[in-house]
Parts: sequence; structure tokens; C-alpha cells
Amino acid sequence: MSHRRPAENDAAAGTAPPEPQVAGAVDPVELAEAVRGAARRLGFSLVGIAPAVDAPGWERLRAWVDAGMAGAMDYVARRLPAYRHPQNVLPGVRSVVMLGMDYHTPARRPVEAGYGRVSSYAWGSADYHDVIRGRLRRLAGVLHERVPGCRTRGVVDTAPLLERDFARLAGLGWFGKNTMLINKRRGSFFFLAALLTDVPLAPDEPFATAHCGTCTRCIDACPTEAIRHDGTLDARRCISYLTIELRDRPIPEDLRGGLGDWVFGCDVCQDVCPWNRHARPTTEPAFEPRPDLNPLELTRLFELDEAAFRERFGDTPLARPGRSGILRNAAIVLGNTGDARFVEPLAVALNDPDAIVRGAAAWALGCIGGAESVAALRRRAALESDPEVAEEITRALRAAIGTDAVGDGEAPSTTSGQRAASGPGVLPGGLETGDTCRESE
Ligand code: B12
Ligand code: SF4
Ligand code: SF4
Repeated sequence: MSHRRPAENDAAAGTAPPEPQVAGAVDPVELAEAVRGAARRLGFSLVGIAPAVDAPGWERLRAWVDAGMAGAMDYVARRLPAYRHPQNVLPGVRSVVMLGMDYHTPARRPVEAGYGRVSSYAWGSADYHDVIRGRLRRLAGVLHERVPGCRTRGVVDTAPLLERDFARLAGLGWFGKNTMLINKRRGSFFFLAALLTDVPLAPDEPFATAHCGTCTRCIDACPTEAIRHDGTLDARRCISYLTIELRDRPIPEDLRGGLGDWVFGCDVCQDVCPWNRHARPTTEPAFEPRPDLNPLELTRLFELDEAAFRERFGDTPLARPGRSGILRNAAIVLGNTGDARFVEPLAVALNDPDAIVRGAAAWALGCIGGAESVAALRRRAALESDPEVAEEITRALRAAIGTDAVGDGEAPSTTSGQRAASGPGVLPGGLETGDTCRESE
């Protein structure tokens, strides 16, 4: 998802000492109630309080990072020691107020070829980080008013805090097999955020049970087989990671087909989850879907330069992968359609100033094949100066023409290493040519 890079201060950074004038002055139970009430009024539908203890999931996080499953998200590995205790996020912390804000809107519109699906958390007119940070500041204000001199820090996403771990400790729900924090009454379509404070607040009971039972729908439905049976997710395979977090480089070729029509993020493992039948619609106007994001028209995106892209998407989560990432993803989604109507926009993308976009467009044209794709690829091959894009073009021509020699009139071959495609027609095993591009090989 749109996980921002670590910021120096997340939100609501606390005022400096003096020590809070809290000892004996304010009842932790009464104060906890006041915080709960204020949080609900600020639009957080879930509120729970965890004690500031060692993160129970830290060893699992370390194992996950050590196994390389964080992929290119090196900010997680870099700050691994800091995740051990929330003390590293706010020195002197005693309580972690965990909050959930619903973003579900019941209106996923149908997606025709030429459009891409955007994860529902990003349909709104504002980035959730900005919306939530503002609310955290106001919630911190409630504590500061009651306990002058106390310290607070509000975080959403970017601090070294295992938010799902502390949400479970605060009684908000359990870890589903899809790794989401699931709440019995609300499902999982909510953001998490935390307000850390040095004020002692009466904690809630941790959520001690899990309610997935024998269900494996999310594991079975994941298009790229990213969810493992041991309750971990290999981020390197997750469409959310590939389309949002993996930036400034190509998406690994064997996973491009698995994107299907997802151009930003992925909701599959939540859409299939029975607990999301209980998801409640958001009451937050900023999360109401923008019609142009649900779904996103792809073919015109290649006409946007950097400034135009920023103008259109600068305030939304799509700004994180930026023009380069979104146009790369769009080219792959168009390639996955196998539809010749998209050769023209892809031929435009093939001459994009950004090499990542050109490489993805080449791959997509190889998927679609046909004389026009081949002609566009050949024209670009004569001009291309980037060695990686030139290599993509060579492989795409092989896929489109079906020869190893990237020339006319050679015998079809399935040894090119990219796809066993051979132009329009049926492949061994009864697959139609387009299917090889849609599959996660
Ligand atoms: C890195 C990251 C990602 C990565 C990796 C995701 C992952 N599953 O690890 C990628 C880019 C793939 C990703 C994708 C998404 N993310 Co994300 N992500 C994060 C981030 C920044 C850190 C998570 C992390 O450290 N992961 C490493 C693993 C090891 O830790 P973990 O999953 O947080 O915690 C697990 C362990 O502690 C373990 N565990 C601990 N003890 C035990 C014991 C047992 C027995 C078991 C089985 C497990 C277990 O289970 C926990 C829950 O999975 C958090 C924000 C934050 N600071 O926490 C958001 C966050 C988790 N993401 C969020 C969201 C919404 C998403 C997406 C839905 C976005 C989208 N639609 O595209 C997808 C969902 C994919 C999925 N199924 O997880 C929300 C989740 C809200 C919720 N209700 O759970 C968070 C909290 C952001 C937020 N502030 O709202 N994300
Ligand atoms: S978000 Fe999509 S790709 Fe990632 S684990 Fe869930 S279903 Fe799989
Ligand atoms: S789909 Fe089934 S297994 Fe997966 S998180 Fe939901 S209940 Fe658990």
C-alpha cells in the first residue's frame, strides 16, 4: 500500500519535557475513557489501548526480513532494532492508543479492458496519511489539555511500530491468514494509526483468539501466491508491493501476468474474506471514491508529463509510485488484456522519456503481438540506447514474432526464455496466446 518513507516526525510530535503532571492527578481509567470518546468523535471507529511493551511480533518481523521477504523495502530492515519497543518511537512512552478508521465504500465499479483497478483505500480525494495525521493532532490535543506537559506522538505507517501487533494487543482484532488485522464487527477495510503517550492509560485486554478456522479463501485467491500457509506474506510477490513499493525498476517478469488488471494495490485477499461482509461504509468524506480512480482509465495516462501527473494525482496515494510506477503498471495491465486496441497507446509509451515505462510497454506489445506491435518494437529497437530496455524489446519481439532470431520468416520457437507465445493462435496445452501474459508463470 501507499506506505510512505519514514519521516522525521510522523504527526503530533510532543512538546518537550517537563514530565507530565499526571501521577495521581488523573485517573488512568477516566482518562482512557476520555481518549476513547474523543477518538470516536474524530472519526475513528475502533479504539483500543495497549501497554507500551516489547513488540510481541518482533522475532517474526526479524525472520521475515532475514528471509528477504521485505524485498526492496529497505527502510524496514534498516530500522529493525527500533521496532523492538515503542520506546524507540517515543522515549518514555507508557501507553499506545491504537485506532482504526474505515475506508470501505461499497461501490467497486466494473472494469472494462483499457481500465485498471485501484485498491479501494486509494479511491478518495486525499491521501489517508494526511487525513489521519490531522485527526491524531487533535486527539493529542485532548491529552495535552488534560495532562499539561505530557508527551505524545501520532503515527500512521512510517514509524518503526508494528501497528497490527499493537492493534491486537489493544484488543482490536486478530491476524487473518491474509495477515490483515481483522475485527469481528468491521472486517479489515480500515486503516490503523497510533497515538503514543507517556501518560498511563488503563489498557484493554489483548485479542486472544483467531477466527479464520479452516477457511483458506485468501490464500487460494491471491493471484500471485504471495500468502504462505504459515501466516506470513512474501511481500516480493504481493501486487500491492509490486505496483506501489517497487519503484524505479521493472516488475519481475514472471509476476507481471499476475497483476491482471490491478494498476495500483490489490484488494483480492480482503474482497474474498467472509469477515468483510461486516465491513461498514466509511463516514469520512475524503475517502468517498473519485470517479476517475474507480477504475482508472489507462490509455490516456501516457500523455501526462511529470507536471500533469502531479497535478492530477499529487494529493492521492498514487503519488507514491509516481508517474514512472503508474505508467509502468498501466502498460503491464494493457499487455495483460492481449487486446490489439491498445497497441497505439503502448506505442506512445514505448517512446516515453522514462526507461522503466518503455521497458514495460515493450513487454506489453510482445504480449499483444501482431504486425503493428512488431513494427513499433522494431522502430524503437533502432533508437533505444538503454541496454535493459533494448533487451526487453528483443524479448518482446521474440514473443510477438515467435522466433529466436527476432527476424521474419523463422520457425516458431518456445525457447526464448520470456513467454512461449507465438503470435495469435493456440499454444501447447490449449492456452491462447494472451493467456501466457496473464499467468503468473
Ligand atoms: C510493509 C507493509 C506492507 C507490505 C508488507 C505487508 C505484510 N503483510 O507484511 C506490503 C507492501 C505488501 C503491504 C501491503 C498491504 N498493506 Co501494508 N503495511 C506495511 C507496514 C508499513 C509494515 C508492516 C510490516 O511490518 N510487515 C512485516 C510483517 C512481519 O509484520 P505485520 O504483518 O505488520 O505483523 C505480523 C506479525 O507480527 C505476525 N505475527 C505476530 N505474532 C504472530 C503470531 C502468529 C501465530 C501469527 C500467525 C502471526 C503473528 O502477524 C502480524 C500480522 O500480519 C504497515 C504499517 C505498520 N507500520 O505496521 C502497513 C499496513 C499493515 N498495511 C496496511 C494495508 C491496508 C495494506 C494493503 C491492504 C494495501 C492494499 N490494498 O494494497 C495491502 C495488504 C496486503 C496484505 N495481505 O498484507 C494496513 C493494514 C490495516 C489492517 N486492517 O490490517 C497497515 C497497518 C497500514 C495502516 N496504517 O493502515 N503492506
Ligand atoms: S494484496 Fe493481493 S497480491 Fe497481496 S497478498 Fe493480498 S491478494 Fe495477494
Ligand atoms: S479469507 Fe478466510 S482465511 Fe483468509 S483472512 Fe479471511 S477468514 Fe481468514
